[in-house]
Amino acid sequence: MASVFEGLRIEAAELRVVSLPLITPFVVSNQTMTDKVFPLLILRGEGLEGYAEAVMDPFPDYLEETIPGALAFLSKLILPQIVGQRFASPADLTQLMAPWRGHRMSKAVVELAFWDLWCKALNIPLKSALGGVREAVPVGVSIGIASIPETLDRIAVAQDAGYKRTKLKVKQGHDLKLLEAVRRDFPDIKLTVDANTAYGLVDLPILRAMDDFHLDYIEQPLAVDDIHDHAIVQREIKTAICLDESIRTAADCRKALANEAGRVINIKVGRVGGYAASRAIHDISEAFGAPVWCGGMLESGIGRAHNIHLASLPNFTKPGDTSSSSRYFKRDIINEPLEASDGMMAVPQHGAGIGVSIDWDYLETVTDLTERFSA
Ligand code: OSB
Ligand code: MG
Repeated sequence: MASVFEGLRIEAAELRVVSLPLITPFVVSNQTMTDKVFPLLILRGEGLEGYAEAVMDPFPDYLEETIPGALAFLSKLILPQIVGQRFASPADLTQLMAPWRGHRMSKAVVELAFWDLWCKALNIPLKSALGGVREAVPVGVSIGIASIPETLDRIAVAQDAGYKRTKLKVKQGHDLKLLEAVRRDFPDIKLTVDANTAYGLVDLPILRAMDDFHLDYIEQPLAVDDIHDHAIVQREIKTAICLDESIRTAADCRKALANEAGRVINIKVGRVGGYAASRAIHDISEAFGAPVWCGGMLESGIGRAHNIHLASLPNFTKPGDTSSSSRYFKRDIINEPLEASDGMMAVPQHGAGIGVSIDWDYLETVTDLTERFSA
């Protein structure tokens, strides 16, 4: 094996589109997901494999990126450019992709698969390369929009399992009544809401009324690109605003916190384009005294493993969204179980890198499309 100091050559790549049925359809303010469909990237080099999954949806519902767009970007532009090349570190790959606008979720899948491969070549856990400090990370659940009785049942199940925070999806007409019912039955649980951009300044009375429910934070009440109006709302309410969709870069994070548009940051490695950006956002938030937590996109075990390693960094002090894989899927595409115990998710450590392995037989049965690239 060549010394990694000479860099690591990407000898081949495999890009799949995988479709995993969800046990329970996931409903948020502007979409319903019945299957988790995602691009899975496998990079090969030095007899090793690096894995990552991308978080864009088939259609541009959460943010602008789509799976068809990602396939074009990756298979026409990026993968032909990197297969056969040697990279001294993940930063070189980040730099190579930097001139292209947007496509952060696509860039992230390439950067992350290389981080995994790189750590395997170095024979270290991903957590160590990223600067993680925890053996296990606190996690909560994200509960999609459902009837009030159904929501109460789901909260009870999550409480019994020991999850450390409950996040409820809200939208106009599914907010204050829901919170009243939840607080009646669960007066003391750590509770948050996520609007996925559903509200506007006209909804200020609703957002103000949410102050009565001692929420830990209100996630992304307003539009994706609206740091300005989030700052107006944050001045008007006591509850902290947490930004998700609005933060795509370290500069977005600096501007949002400097303008007091929120006090908590959700980091999703896919949304921000990879670990370099995630770490920068983590550090900037820490400098502003703003805690961060690791968001989720209903990932399979591959994305879930990446999220857990990232969440082991020091400023991830609030519970993240990486709950047990078995809450989402009857069967996952990895061999190792990723199950929380008492609201804690252990950092996976089956071998180096992300610490989980692929169940190739099952993966084959849930793969819709495969493209291969070799030097
Ligand atoms: O806003 O965090 C979000 C799922 C899909 C799109 C957006 C979001 C979510 C979640 C799910 O909240 C979190 C998870 O359980 O992975
Ligand atoms: Mg969110």
